[in-house]
Amino acid sequence: MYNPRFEKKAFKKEVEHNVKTLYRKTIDEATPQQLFQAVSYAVKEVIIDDWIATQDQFKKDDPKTVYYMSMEFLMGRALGNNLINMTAYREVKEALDEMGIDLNAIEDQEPDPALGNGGLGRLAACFLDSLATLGYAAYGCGIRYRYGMFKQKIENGYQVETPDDWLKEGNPFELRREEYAKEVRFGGNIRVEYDDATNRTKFVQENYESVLAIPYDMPVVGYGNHHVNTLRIWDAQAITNFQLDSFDRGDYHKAVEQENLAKTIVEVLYPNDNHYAGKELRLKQQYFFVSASIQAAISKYKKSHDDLHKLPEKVVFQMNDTHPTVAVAELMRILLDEEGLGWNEAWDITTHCCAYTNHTIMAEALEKWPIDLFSKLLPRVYQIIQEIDRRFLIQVREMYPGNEEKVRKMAILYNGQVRMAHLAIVAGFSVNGVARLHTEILKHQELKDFYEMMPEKFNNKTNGITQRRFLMHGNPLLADWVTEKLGTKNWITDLSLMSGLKKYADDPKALAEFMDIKYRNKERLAAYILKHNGIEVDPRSIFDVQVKRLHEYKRQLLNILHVMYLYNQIKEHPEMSFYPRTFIFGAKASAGYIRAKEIIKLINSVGDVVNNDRSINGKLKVVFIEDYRVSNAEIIFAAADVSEQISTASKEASGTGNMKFMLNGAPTLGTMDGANVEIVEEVGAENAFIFGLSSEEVINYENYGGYHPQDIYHNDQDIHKVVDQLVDGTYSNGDTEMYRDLYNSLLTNQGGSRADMYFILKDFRSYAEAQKKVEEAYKDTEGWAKKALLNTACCGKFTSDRTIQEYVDDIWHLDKIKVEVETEEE
Ligand code: B1H
Repeated sequence: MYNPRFEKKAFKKEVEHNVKTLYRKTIDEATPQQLFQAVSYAVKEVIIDDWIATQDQFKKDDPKTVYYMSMEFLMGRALGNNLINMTAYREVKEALDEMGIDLNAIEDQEPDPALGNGGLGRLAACFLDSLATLGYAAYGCGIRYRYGMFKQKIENGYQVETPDDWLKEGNPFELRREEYAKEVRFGGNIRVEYDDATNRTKFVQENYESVLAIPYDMPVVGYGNHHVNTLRIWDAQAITNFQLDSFDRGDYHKAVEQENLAKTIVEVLYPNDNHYAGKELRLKQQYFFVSASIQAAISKYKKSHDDLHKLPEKVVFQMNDTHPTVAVAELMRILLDEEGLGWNEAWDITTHCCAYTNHTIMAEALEKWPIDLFSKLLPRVYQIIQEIDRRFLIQVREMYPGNEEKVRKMAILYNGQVRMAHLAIVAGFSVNGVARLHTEILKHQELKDFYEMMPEKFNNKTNGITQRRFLMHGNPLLADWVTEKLGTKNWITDLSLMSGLKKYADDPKALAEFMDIKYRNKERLAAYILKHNGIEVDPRSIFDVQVKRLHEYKRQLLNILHVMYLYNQIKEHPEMSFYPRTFIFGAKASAGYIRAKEIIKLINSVGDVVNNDRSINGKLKVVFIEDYRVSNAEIIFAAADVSEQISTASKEASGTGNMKFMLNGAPTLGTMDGANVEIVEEVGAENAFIFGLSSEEVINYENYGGYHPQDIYHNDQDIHKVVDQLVDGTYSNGDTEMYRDLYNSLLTNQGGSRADMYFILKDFRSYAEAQKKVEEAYKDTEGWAKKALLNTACCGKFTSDRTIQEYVDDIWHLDKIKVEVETEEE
């Protein structure tokens, strides 16, 4: 595809020019990092034109816009992705080659913008990609954390966290937009005034602290359509003295406090996945970006519209979990206090603008803020929530007269806490889960009362992923093969076309090609592992991969206990046939999550023992990939043979890694949880390896007090041995205490939590059997190739383009835009 905007000669000149003006250097003198900057600025130059054209188109068409409100955007590197989406990757690669610059090496100079923890943040990034690609007007709204997700080092088998100073070298793609700054106020008290002139009560916040929110805009480039949306992330800056209220002027102490507030508020991303920590600073972060984003959305709307009652025709706020839920009260506050609307009008607008996505049913992830803390930090917002709650409970009592149990269960304010999910459901017009099973559990278990009272709000939006990053960029060999086999590139924006690959499922030549690509990707990963871990792995072995955040419910412990079991088997029966396996892990544990860190240590310890045991002839290898993140994920998915999706059924809301593996041709070894259910439905049970308790069974056990892991421990000798090995020093140089906590967690009830609450021993046998089936299936080379290829062929449903189109059709009702640009390509 010829793209005049990336015409080689001009592009090279631009890069040279950038190196010169930015660094006073020639290409030969520039460091790789400087070359990255110079190339990125040259790319940004082209993006900016499309960005302007897109905004002009918005002005002309006045489309409805979605504001995707999220504490996390796990974008991953921008350069390669932008080039792919501008359909200029190949040309730029060639141009740089001619200059003696290796684009891959340049891409590796870019820090991963890691403003997210895991699935929830990465989903937000995939959604932005799809929104731009489908031509919808969208803003991502979030925080420009000074430090993103920590970098993980493994030292002596232990996780060590170091700060992610991602902005150190400067971010070439962002634009600081001081002129759109907004003030955000915290604390103080509310003075109630009666205004005779307007006959209205006024609520005036006084004695507050405030910060200035400064937006940084990052372009979000759609695929091949010149559409560039905006990710707007907010930085905080102190409001200088003279802007303080008059009675505060010259208050040095306050100035210093506000300086500190500004600095701390955006300092760091909380590294918790699926866990609520209840820290005041976290609530400050939430209100900070929500208030700034909503103010900005309202000012933008008012520039070209004069009737706020019609806001829902042009604006929708999608709340990515409960983290930005304070948005509903903030919108109410602005409409009531700043725009002077009455309660009913404001409520009508708010409840037609706000929608909520639930991403988890894990009890420890539910946000419930202590009223004390909340009302002190956000006094006016709290008053508004009280009024929302008061009015809502009147409705509950009308609908369920005399049923005070309902009132207690459904109240927003209860037991000294603000329940953010209840607020989001009451004020939102849509409540969605992220996979079919998850939504059913919400409707019939977790949010049953709300579903019964307002069933029309509930809907499902099964998650998806972008094939632009996770196939085109991450696996170019397979991407080219797919294009060749389908005879079209249209799968890049229409993943349903992948089903056209099904006809190759019995074509030996195509199968061989498919597996050859897999093999080459395994070689690439093996080289990465050798470089980073110093471990040699055989690309002919089965690459069995579990990469995701470390959490007990995701059951990395089940996986590693099974590795210990296999090792015992090999040692006890050296003659036994055994297909060589490489077990690959990648996972960050939240910094304060002790048990998760123990599991990381255990994985590394097992690796040390197994990898260095010459007597097993390299049949088993265990590799822990340090600092799992978007950039190395792309390489890992491409190389995987087996996708481990082994959460305790009912706990993983959806999962999205599962879809990335599928896209890259790795069958799922998993439980019937989250989106696994739909993956199996698409690919067929014969092309997946399913095991374990069902979600109903798990929920049943939970409702009736758990189960007795001791029975299994005492009756199954293999399991008994493996569990004992946690405390007999096998994997701890004789230290019997190192893994005592893990051992206890499996066998004994511990203050509040039940023994083996994630059913690891319960599912162990069934997991081991499924693993055995994997081995048998893999030995049948062609049979395996067929399974792998069918996974790629059947992944069409799991594109985020499909997910976004469903959000648009059912929730957002956005207008499609076609960006007109003068310099048409081709
Ligand atoms: C998911 C979170 C999450 N669900 C709290 N919930 C957080 C909760 O910092 N916090 O306080 C951070 C993250 N993350 C994940 O969302 C689910 O576990 C996955 O199953 C799902 O695929 C993903 C996207 O929907």
